[in-house]
Amino acid sequence: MAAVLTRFHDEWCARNEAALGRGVINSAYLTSREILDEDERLTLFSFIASGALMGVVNDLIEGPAFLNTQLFFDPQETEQQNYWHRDVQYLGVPVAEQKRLLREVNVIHFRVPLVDERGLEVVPGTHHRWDSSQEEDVRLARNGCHVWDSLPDTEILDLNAGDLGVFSANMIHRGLYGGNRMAFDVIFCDSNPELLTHLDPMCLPDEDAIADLEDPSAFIRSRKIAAEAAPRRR
Ligand SMILES: O=C(O)CCC(=O)C(=O)O
Repeated sequence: MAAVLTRFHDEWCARNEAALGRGVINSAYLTSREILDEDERLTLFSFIASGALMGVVNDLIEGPAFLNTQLFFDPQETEQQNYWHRDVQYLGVPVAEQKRLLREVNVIHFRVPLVDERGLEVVPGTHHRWDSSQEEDVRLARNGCHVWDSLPDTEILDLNAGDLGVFSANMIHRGLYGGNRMAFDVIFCDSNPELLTHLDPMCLPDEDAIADLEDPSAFIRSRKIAAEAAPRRR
């Protein structure tokens, strides 16, 4: 799988020089046909639908659906600062709605680093509670704080190549740059049409590919929800 991810990354970087220059730290939609061919996609689908990975996913989410894949790497500019955030803050919904999502939905990253890394820092437990005033000031750069200021009671994920790191997108987290990280994230969520509006159906395996997968249940749920949503989107 590493060879497929590396080829994707090299090609993605060649096509996205401008974005890299603007400081992006991740690519996404790896399983679409944009860059990878069918065999390469199947390599990723087989990993995502493996019994080993899905066993962990099923332990954490009841009836999980596949949402997306991402690669996280270091910014080009070595001085670039990181930023504490919760993914829900970018949905453009009011804080009350963000708090509801925090209580009610799961969006979880399953991270497999290609190289040993300490590339992610989290504030444990924050997927179950809202920010302290200090956390909120830092996360939103208020009251003289920066989004990269240190926070108390954090934990850095210390991962070796091939490990599996798991974190909720709802928690307060930030990337840690400078260690030459290259991490493959597979993101699963509840089978909730509201969450799957962010799914690109082009990233899903077709029926033939699904037939060969060990545990395609998350892909099947996403395909069903995407198919039900398609008429409404037209
Ligand atoms: O690894 C990172 O840079 C942080 C991950 C992240 O920002 C995210 O999943 O939203």
